Amino acid sequence: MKRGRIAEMLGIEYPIFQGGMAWIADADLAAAVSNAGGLGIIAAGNADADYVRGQIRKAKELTNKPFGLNIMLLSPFADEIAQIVVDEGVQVVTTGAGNAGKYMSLWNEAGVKVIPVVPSVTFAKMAARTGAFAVIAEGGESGGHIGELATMTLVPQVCDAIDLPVIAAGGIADGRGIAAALALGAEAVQLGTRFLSATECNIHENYRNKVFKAGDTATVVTGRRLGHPVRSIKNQFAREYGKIEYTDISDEELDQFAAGRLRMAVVEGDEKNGCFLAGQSAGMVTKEQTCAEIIADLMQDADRVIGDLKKWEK
Ligand code: TUI
Repeated sequence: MKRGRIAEMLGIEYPIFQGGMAWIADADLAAAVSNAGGLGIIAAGNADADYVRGQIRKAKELTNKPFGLNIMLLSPFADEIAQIVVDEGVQVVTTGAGNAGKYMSLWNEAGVKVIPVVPSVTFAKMAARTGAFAVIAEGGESGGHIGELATMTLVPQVCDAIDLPVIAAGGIADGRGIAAALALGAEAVQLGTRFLSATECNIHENYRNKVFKAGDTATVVTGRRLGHPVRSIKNQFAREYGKIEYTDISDEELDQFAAGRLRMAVVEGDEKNGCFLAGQSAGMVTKEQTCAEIIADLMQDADRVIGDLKKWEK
């Protein structure tokens, strides 16, 4: 498979990004993905500025390859972290859960390549207008905070609407998904859930096992009432949240009910009370592999699928 212009422009070997998963995507995972030829991405999530600076510095020690930082725009520390990007010379920033507009001139002037995650054509156009380098079009099959559209419909509409490279995300976990994304017009892919299986991914073993055990309908979306729909693996917490979401509970109480649940899943492995974010592709993720094995597998599988598709011509 040709690595394409995105990989070339970013100085990576393969057009594979690792999703910026809050609480999960740390320097160890990002460096392992970058060392394997993909683009590793550290997630800032809701972490404070010192933690994020520390992870960036750690990643620089673990890899000489390019890596990125994902900024979750709802974070109370987003402003400080936006400046850290510049101070630490981070080459690539991806953003999620909001509009990155207010940081675009700061980052562009510093030569940072900004790649917002967009859930719709409207946000893709906004990103293009404000000077994004590319966009990640993320469909609702993905884990965590999601938009309304599915990858199958979002990616081609974003590709038609803007002139920037498009990276597809949401529901992609193997070579078939990569081939499909390329068919839809994307030039690269971002995978989150598949990297939960990585040896270098520092999550509690209960989290990894939940992903391995998940089937096609293992996930559910909650949080629509507060305007932040989130996909996670069905468990007691998701069921309870889903039940109280549409009672007369106040917004504050609902927020309070969900607070700290991702940490409970990632760090404590609390199967009942934690929030185990994962995409619909969890049903396709069945075994632990190193990041190098995952990326080699993905590329080999994509090559095979694309080769098979070429037989269509005959
Ligand atoms: O950001 C993600 N995935 C995430 S963030 C996260 S932490 C969190 N936890 C609870 C509630 C909210 C966040 C866990 N997973 N993916 C990228 C993504 N961005 N998906 C959708 C969007 C998005 C949504 C709305 C991007 C822009 C947007 O704009 C809305 C606005 O009004 O600005």
